[in-house]
Amino acid sequence: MNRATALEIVKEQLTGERYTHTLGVTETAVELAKLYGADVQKAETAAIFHDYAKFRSKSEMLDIIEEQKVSKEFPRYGDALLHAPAGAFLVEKEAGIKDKEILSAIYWHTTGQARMTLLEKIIFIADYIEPNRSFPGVEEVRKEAYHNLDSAIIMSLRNTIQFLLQKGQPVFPETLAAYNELVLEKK
Ligand code: DGI
Ligand code: FE
Ligand code: FE
Ligand code: FE
Repeated sequence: MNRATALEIVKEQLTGERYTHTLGVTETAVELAKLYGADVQKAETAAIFHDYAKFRSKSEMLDIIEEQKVSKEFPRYGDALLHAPAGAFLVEKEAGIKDKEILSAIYWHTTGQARMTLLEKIIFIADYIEPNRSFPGVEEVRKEAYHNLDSAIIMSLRNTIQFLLQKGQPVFPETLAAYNELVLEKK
C-alpha cells in the first residue's frame, strides 16, 4: 500500500494529535530503517498503522483478544496495552495489511518482547522517541537510538519499567523479558 493511501486510512481513525504523533513515528522509523538496513517500506507501513486501534472501545478490543489469536495476558496488565494486539488484528481485517512482519511490529509495539526482529525494534523505539514526544529522559534515548539501537531500547524499557513500578502498576512479562534479554546480550 502506498504512503498516501495508508495515511488517509489512518487519519480517519485518529485524533489530530495522535495523527501528528503517527507522522513523527513514521519519519523516525524510516530514518532508523535506512540507518540499520531494515526494509524501509515495511517500517513506513508499520509506523503509519501502529496506533490504528488507539481509539477503539475497550469492549471491542477485549472481544478481539478473546476471539483472536491474542495472548489472554494482555487485559490483565492494563487497558493501555490493548490497542497494540487489537490493532494488529484490525489492520489486517480492515486495511488488508497481510505482511506478518508488519503485523507483528504493530502487535508488540507497546510492550516489546524478547528477541524482537529489527523491524519490531525500530517501531518500538520510534514510538518512544518521535520528535513530538517530550518527557524527562527522551532526548538521551533519542540520541542513543541513532548510535546503538539495542542500548536505546534498554534505556526506554528501563524508563517505562521504572515508571510502572513507581505507579504500582504491573509490568507485562514480555516487557521484562525484552529488558533481560537485551541486558544479558549487551556487548
Ligand atoms: O500508544 P502510544 O501512546 O503512542 O504509546 P504505547 O503504545 O507505547 O503505549 C504507552 C502506554 O503503555 C503507557 O501508558 C505505558 C503503557 N505500558 C507500556 N508497557 C507496559 C505498559 N503498561 C503496563 N501495565 N505494563 C507494561 O509492560
Ligand atoms: Fe501505541
Ligand atoms: Fe511505546
Ligand atoms: Fe504510538
